Amino acid sequence: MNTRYKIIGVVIVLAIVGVALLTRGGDSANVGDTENGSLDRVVYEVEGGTTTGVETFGEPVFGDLDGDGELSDAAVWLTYDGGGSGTFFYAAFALKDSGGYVASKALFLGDRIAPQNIEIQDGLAVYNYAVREEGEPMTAQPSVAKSTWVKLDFSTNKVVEVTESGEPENSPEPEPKPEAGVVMCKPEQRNQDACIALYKPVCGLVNVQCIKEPCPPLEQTFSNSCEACSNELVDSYTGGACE
Ligand SMILES: [Ca+2]
Repeated sequence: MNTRYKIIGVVIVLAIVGVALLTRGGDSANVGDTENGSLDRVVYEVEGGTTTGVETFGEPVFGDLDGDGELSDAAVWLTYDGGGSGTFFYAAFALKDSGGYVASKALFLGDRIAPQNIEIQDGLAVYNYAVREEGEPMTAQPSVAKSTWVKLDFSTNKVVEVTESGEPENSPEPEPKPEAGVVMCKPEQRNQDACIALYKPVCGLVNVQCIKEPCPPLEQTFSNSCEACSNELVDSYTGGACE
């Protein structure tokens, strides 16, 4: 009956091996591994929707970048090698939601920069890296420290540059606005017998008699553009009362 025992022995061994394999399969599907796996599987794109040649660089840094209070979002460096001599670096986020990680659109940082690290604070990510001095050739070693503050623009799902305080980097300056609205007085506005009593204030630029340069015109609020231009010292005005 030796043969019988051998068969039983083989069956038992196979059963143990089978259970072991099944258990290992179960382990590899646990939560932690799945999260890491899906972060690795995130597909990032750069301008124009390009995904080919786009790779992550270095280790992701985790924090809350989508404002849901969970510190599981990742900020990453991306490189894009388009086949030319350049290696373009980008900032991108992998945002964690219930379905796993979703890539944001990337922000271009520079060509052949030297990445240092990423810090996340208050929903902003700071990318620290080194660039070349202005005018230096691309062959020079990047030596000038640079930091770019970025955050997620929720409406476009894109990483956008902001100032240290989180304001959009390219927001229009408040000063040029009135300049853009400067209206020159027209000749026919010069000899008005009377202006209608409309109150639509403007800020007139009143020329002053110049004793010593510079002599910027004084700002004075007029009740409407007719009143302003009736004053022969006023050449132009902007809409609204003077500030
Ligand atoms: Ca989050």
